[in-house]
Amino acid sequence: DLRNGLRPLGSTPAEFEQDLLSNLYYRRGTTVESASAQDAYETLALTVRDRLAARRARTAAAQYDSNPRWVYYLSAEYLLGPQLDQNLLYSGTTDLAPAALKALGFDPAEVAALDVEPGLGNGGLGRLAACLLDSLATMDIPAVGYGIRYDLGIFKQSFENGEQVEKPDDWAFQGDPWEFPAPDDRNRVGFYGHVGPEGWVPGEVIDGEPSHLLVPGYGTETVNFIRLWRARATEASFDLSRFSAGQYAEAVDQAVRAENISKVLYPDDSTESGRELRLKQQYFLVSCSLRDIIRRFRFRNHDWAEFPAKAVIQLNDTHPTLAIPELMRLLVDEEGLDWDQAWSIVRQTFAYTCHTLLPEALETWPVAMLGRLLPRHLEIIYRINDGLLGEVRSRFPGDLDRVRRMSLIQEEPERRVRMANLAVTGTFAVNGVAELHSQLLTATTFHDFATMWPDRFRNVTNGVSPRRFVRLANPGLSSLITSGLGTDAWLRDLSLLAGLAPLAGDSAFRAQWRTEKRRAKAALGLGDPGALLDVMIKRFHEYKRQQLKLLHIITLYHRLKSDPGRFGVPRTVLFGGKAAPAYTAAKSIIHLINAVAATIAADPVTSGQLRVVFPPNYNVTLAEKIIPAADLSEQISMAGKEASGTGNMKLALNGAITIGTLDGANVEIRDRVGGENFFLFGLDATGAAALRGSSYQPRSYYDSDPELKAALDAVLAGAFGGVGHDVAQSLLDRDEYLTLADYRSYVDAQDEVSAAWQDQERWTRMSILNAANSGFFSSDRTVADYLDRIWRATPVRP
Ligand code: 26V
Repeated sequence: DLRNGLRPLGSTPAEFEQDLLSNLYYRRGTTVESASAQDAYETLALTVRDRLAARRARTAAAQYDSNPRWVYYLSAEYLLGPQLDQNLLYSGTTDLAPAALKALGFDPAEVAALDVEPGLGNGGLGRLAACLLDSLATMDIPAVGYGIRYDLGIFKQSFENGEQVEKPDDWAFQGDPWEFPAPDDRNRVGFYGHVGPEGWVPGEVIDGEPSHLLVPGYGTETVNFIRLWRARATEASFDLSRFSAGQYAEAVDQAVRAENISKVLYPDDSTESGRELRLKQQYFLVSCSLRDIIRRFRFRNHDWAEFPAKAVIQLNDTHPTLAIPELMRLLVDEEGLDWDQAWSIVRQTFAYTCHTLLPEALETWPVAMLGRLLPRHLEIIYRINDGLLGEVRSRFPGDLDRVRRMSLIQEEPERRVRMANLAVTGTFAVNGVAELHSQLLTATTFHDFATMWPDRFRNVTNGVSPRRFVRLANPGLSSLITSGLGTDAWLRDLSLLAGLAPLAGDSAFRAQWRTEKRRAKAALGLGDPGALLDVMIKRFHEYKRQQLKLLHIITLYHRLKSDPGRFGVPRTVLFGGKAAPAYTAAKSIIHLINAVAATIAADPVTSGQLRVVFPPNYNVTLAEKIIPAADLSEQISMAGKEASGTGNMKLALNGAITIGTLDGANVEIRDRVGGENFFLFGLDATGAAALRGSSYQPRSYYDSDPELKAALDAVLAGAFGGVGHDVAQSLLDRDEYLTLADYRSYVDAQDEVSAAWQDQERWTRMSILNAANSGFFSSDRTVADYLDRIWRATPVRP
């Protein structure tokens, strides 16, 4: 640390260039003359990382001195996005770096293009984790994120004949220069075995090897970190005698099996062994992370009763819920605390965030599998369940049905452990991720628990990092905002965006705003920057209703063909997103979108009026290019299904206007930007639930709406290369997410969108007001809410 005489790193161009050069020679081991672009990239990363590491040292010293309450975030996913641009910005070297590269003869653009995004997450849940860590560091809160260092991240998506094809994402193939591996800091993890008089005797052990990624705060000295665990075979697992006997595969079999634990994000769970692998991943994360948290606690503290004052552990969905029985095991079996003392500590330490409303997304594990893999944990879960059910019986005598519903164990059709019930039982706070979501959780999913423990339930509405999703993604608009507000303080206090509202009435400012939007569209490479860019970017899932957008596109196409003169507003519709590899219905929707896009592109009548584009492999890198260019944000899930959404916030902050249902955080966005600046359509959550509860007849909508009928008939008749029959048929037969019920209202709202677009001054006013009134959706505000309602931690400034 600096108190020990660490040499400060310079901030002049000459000093940066000098550091770049010495890193190229001494750490990369090459010379300017022989360096490849990859050498230059790795060297640049090291040079930038060093500057963050110096701040990390100062942060660590301050945090150690103050022995604060730490926020520990446990998450199976982190969707961090590209690191280079962020770390340049956060280290104040955005201008220095390209200049120094050029001075040494490298091409900065070629070097920057080598930055690979670590795709260690699926979608919203993983990206939220990244935004929260960004905000925690920016707000100087002592925090550590724990996760898994998957060798293969979210698959790479490509299209073959319009169908999604998945390829492995070997993101760290070239090594990851942002990472600090710590192979000397391994933790041993047990699996299988039995529980004897001496306690749990695991039948198999593996090592967890950590590495760190630095998480810098913006506009402050603080640098926190993420600790990612990677599975390593223990030394003993290599079978030398088999190897010597020529049995090469068998010799490494145990080692390979051990290291498979951190091989892939979300292993295919269509087989029993795939499901067990996922459970192993969860326990691996939990076991390594808790040992680390306890080790850190012991640096400065001795009395277990102090633990909750020094650590709050947030469970990001149920994936890390085994931390509850694991901490019980450590406290009772290894530390010798009695059960009640241990349970009190556990209950004061953990908090749980729920991210869904879909019943099928609530995790359960077969009792048989859990008992085989983690026999002691199953015993502990049973004992927690005894306590829980005892409390239920004494509060609600004779209510057997309630006992059955609340039990940690589901009995039928197979005995399974309900992880969400365990998470609610073992925590002091449970939160949903938007107002509506939190209300629905206490009214439906967790109704029984909310009746028994009303104080446990809270809301913390999601947010997004304005640094990544405005400043880095949209530098042009960011400069305009800064000049409009006369300050860049909005980057750390997004409520200041409200100061843009008066500028919506200033025609010169509106013209500049439009210029930035068009510039972003041109940068995306979309032909006509005058066309309305209509964007639907998110994972593919039937509840999100990409199929509804598709029916609208087909309707526009039909209108265009029947009366090309009447059409009016040129549109480009852009889709981005991946479907889970085993999710057939979602993959069919992707196929149909590509088929419709091809048919429309090949039809001369549509030229310049209607385009559908679907760039493959939507990820954070691509999101940062699309979001600034978007005019219209599609947030069209069936009401009551989308927990929050965060893309909706990113798009509104960049001036896109939302067309959406009253679902998730859309409700709060509309409250803030105003109903006149939001295109609302469709059933609300109550109406949707009521219609689903009655005998919903999708065909009645088809029969009574000629445009809807024409759209579905076209698909059924094979008008789009014969693709999509299954999609149309499923809408007519079941339509689980009420697509047909909402179709007319949606198409009418889209007609209002087109009318609004024709008045560009009005549209720009709406766009500016969307950004101006979305300051609430900063993840800094989300973290402030977590601090106030759950974490109760305070800043430590280096
Ligand atoms: C999980 C599964 C598991 C198998 C069945 C299909 C299915 C569908 C959805 C999920 C949800 C996983 C959790 C998740 O990513 N939730 C997202 O969290 C975001 C951050 O809070 C939130 O904005 C999104 O609305 C929510 O979908």
